[in-house]
Amino acid sequence: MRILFVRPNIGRLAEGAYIDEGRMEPLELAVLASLTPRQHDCLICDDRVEKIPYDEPADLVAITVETYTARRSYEIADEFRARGVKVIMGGFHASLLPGECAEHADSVFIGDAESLWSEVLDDAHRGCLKSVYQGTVGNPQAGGVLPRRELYSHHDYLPLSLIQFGRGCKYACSFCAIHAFFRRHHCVRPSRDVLREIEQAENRYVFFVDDNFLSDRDAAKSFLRELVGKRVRWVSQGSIDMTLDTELMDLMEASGCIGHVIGFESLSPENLKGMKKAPNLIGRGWDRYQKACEILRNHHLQTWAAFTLGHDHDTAESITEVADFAIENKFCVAAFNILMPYPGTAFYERLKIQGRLLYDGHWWLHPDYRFNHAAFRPANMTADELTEACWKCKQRWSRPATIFRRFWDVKTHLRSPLRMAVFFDFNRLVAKEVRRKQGMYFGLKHASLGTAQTTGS
Ligand code: B12
Ligand code: SF4
Repeated sequence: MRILFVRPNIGRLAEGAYIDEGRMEPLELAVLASLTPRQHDCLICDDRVEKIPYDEPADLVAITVETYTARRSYEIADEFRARGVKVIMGGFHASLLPGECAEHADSVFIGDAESLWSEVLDDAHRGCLKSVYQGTVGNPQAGGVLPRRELYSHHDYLPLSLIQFGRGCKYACSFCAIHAFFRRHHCVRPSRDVLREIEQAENRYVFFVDDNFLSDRDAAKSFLRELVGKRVRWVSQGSIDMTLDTELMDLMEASGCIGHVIGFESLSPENLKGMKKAPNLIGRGWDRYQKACEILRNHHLQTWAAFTLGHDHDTAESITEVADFAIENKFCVAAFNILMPYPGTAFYERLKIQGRLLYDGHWWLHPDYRFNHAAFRPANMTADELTEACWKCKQRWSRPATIFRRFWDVKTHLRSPLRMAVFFDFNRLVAKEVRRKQGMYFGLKHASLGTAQTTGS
């Protein structure tokens, strides 16, 4: 069979195609291709940069669906199915809302592909694809599977290899799609497999795309001990309770860690309790993260702080304070994200019961919903006020004077030429992308844009 793996784009700008300049390798496509027995031909298509080859022969189209790309995924699937090509969908959104995806696909795959993908292909080959497959969750790339990176060699991605050390997270934050999908399950790959993959990727710069790299601290430590001396420079995502473990922090520094995306979420302990963000509350008394930030800086880590704004104790003023806090702490990058009700999360269900969801409760499909706009009624302001407050934080963050002020930190950004480059390259990139994406519609077909484009970007 000839199988086409597709990663859909989010949407389209009013003035034309949206091409994500900070795009990274589509790891899930290379992993899916590597799980595919070699008798099948694999092609990948990244809708962020290339046209969808609707009229080229394909026996099966496999689309990876996230909530933000659901609308676009359905457009792509409908086009293929109109041509008689079978479509299967998988990924986070497909796993959390299989019923919705089933309206646009011949088959929906729930969970991680590893355990069942070859069975799906056998069924497809015999012409008896089932409507639903229930895979398991966890054991990423079991058996030492190495992603087929040669498939994305013709694309221009950031010079960073995406690699999984583990998947899932032991925490249960109420707004988090990771918890909805993994249900506190967390598993890591054997260190030797990950080290082999680093060699295969032939790149000193690695992004471990774990949801919480430090969810299993013992496993992380044992891997990092083996990574020391390999001359790798790496970033990942982790919860702030990492700073409670001195040995772990020392190992991160020694093994080449440059920094992490860390979910600070909020400066209000009431908000943190409400969202069940346990890692931000355990270990030491509430000091507004001061000790944790000091430890991160002492290990020369460049922090990418992520905030979710619009919790029930937030006000327009408290959101401004979040931006003050991020600037004072000289973070490398900060994401002032509007809190989003992801389907399948406890937060989504609570808002639904309280009648606070906007866009008919399906913001990801609604033709009027626009990227980075509030999709629910916050407790202490209007949805528009929340959208505006977050947008102001983003604008302030990226002003030249603010960037310069943040840059001036000998312990982190000024510590080495690599860190200086990371600071400037990513601040430039993030500022540009945030501006371009703000208010973008989802999908390519949109009446208000006056176009009904049916091919890719
Ligand atoms: C790295 C990453 C990014 C990178 C980009 C990566 C890239 N390639 O461009 C950055 C940081 C830029 C990013 C951006 C965003 N991301 Co992101 N990202 C991730 C992360 C951490 C890893 C992705 C990855 O490579 N995983 C490894 C692959 C192998 O795993 P996988 O994709 O889950 O695929 C497996 C299964 O899902 C399944 N599967 C997947 N697709 C298919 C298809 C078929 C047919 C089948 C059978 C199976 C299958 O099998 C695969 C193998 O097991 C994930 C979380 C995660 N654990 O995956 C979040 C995640 C996907 N991101 C998320 C979000 C929300 C975003 C943003 C919207 C954030 C924002 N507000 O701007 C943006 C925009 C995303 C976009 N689509 O444009 C959410 C999506 C939630 C949801 N309900 O859809 C996730 C789950 C994180 C979270 N905490 O909730 N992201
Ligand atoms: S710690 Fe992070 S990844 Fe884990 S459940 Fe909370 S928000 Fe999700």
